[in-house]
Amino acid sequence: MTLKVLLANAPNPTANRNASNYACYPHIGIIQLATAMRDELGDRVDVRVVDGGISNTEFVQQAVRSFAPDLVGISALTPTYSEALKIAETAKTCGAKVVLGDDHAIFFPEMILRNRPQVDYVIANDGGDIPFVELVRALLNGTSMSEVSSLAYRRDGRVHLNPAPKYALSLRNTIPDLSFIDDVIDVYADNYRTQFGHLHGHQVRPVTVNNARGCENGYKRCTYCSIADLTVNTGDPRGFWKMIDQYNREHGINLFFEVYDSFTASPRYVDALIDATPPYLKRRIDEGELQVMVYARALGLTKRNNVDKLRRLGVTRANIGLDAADPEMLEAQRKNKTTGETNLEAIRMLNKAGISVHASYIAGAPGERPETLDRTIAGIRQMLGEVELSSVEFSRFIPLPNSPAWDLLVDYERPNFFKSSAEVDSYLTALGITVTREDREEMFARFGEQDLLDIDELGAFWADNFTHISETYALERISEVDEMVSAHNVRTGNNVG
Ligand code: B12
Ligand code: SF4
Repeated sequence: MTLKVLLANAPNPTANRNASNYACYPHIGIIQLATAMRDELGDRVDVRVVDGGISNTEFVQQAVRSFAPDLVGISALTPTYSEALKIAETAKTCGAKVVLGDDHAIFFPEMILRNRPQVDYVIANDGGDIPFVELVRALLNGTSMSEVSSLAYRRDGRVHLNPAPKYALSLRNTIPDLSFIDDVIDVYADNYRTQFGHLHGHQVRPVTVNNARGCENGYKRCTYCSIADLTVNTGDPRGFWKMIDQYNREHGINLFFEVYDSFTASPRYVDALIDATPPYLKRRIDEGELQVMVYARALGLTKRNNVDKLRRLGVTRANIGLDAADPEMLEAQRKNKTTGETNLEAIRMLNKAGISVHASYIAGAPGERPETLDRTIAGIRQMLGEVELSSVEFSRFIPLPNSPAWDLLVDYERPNFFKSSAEVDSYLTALGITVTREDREEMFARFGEQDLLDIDELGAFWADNFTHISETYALERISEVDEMVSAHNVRTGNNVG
């Protein structure tokens, strides 16, 4: 028996598609799952990969109808979950089983199964390859779901959730096979070039790669950070270079966006990557033929000669969450000793090393006031005058699940990122925010115990209750900054989270 499997990335609902970087890189997670499955199960599976990010929900639904798969796996983030459900509905109508994965599914596995009959399984692990292959094997062999790692499933009218071990990338990190998306690699490249082509001296072909996860701020995490797991988990440095070499030779990829949550999280890994660089790739890096792009924390960049190390690794673009230029807001965002000066210093160092910077800022952090926003905007103006930025993304604050903001909004009684409700109280009091018991009950009724969250409603409710500005005011100031940024010939964009 051959199992037909379609893996899809759910797109943003149309209104949210203005994030910069959107649709510029393939969703590497689902390609990794497709590769792991084909490597383990060979011709027992027939696999297709469809990215709603470069199409839309209807396109994915049509792909499901025409392929008629036995199993549809959908990647769902909080903002894309509504679309994931529509795709799941279509898959169910076509007689397929449906499994969800990725962050939103990881946060609410049991609730999703209780509320959504169109979903059969959820894999709640951000290391998805092993559990997914186990699920497909169980479906092929007709064996019990109780043995499938990290799986939420229904049995005898009840929802069960199997244990979710942490998988070390050093032991296994499948290199996603880009042949699964050969037909659309150019679409990402075209989108990327339209937005950022001018930053590179030659025609770039970008892709995301991921050989390490985690962040040095993980023990405290930024107020808005919704990433499932931030403990540092690094892969084999030789695997990183093998992937670069393979992608370049087989697919002409020459820009590698390593989506490690913070590239400066593990000094040992950075050194090991430098040591493991094969000389023939080092030469091509030095000649600018192979380029790398990373996320990094400003504070981390100012230490340990890290900027120079990035340059040696071929990094030509860095994405930094600067968040604010106001000290009170940086504190409220839990940026952990990062100051406006640290941010400026990091960018100066990157500029000197010839690394271009994508900077992101957020309007509407807890306790935001017109004056704090003024200071942040003045800081952005100063940056634009003093340093080179390739793009500036100024976004409104959206509280997402599994973030400290979610503790403030929903998980007040049992916070995950604050020590206790008392700590939440003193954090909010210091920001001049008062939340009554009735407010808390209303918030819980609206957003607690809900798997489908309306991003716009979350944004408006957040601004009204956790800041001293209205959402409309935040949006006005954002468009003011967008104009200022564009006037400097720098790209803009707005994101969520
Ligand atoms: C790179 C990145 C982007 C890039 C590239 C996106 C892309 N299409 O590839 C850009 C900048 C474009 C982007 C856009 C968005 N992103 Co983004 N992104 C990331 C980042 C940094 C890394 C993701 C990644 O590629 N990881 C590497 C791969 C290998 O891992 P993975 O995706 O986690 O996949 C593994 C598992 O999750 C699992 N898995 C994944 N999918 C599936 C599906 C099934 C069926 C199964 C079983 C398992 C499974 O198995 C995979 C292999 O182990 C994460 C942060 C993070 N650490 O997760 C944020 C993150 C995922 N993004 C986030 C958000 C909100 C978005 C946007 C919605 C923002 C916006 N409004 O536009 C969009 C949506 C884009 C889309 N749907 O395609 C949030 C999600 C939070 C949440 N609560 O859901 C995160 C966590 C960041 C944050 N704010 O905290 N993103
Ligand atoms: S938002 Fe970035 S810097 Fe902050 S905790 Fe998350 S990964 Fe780390």
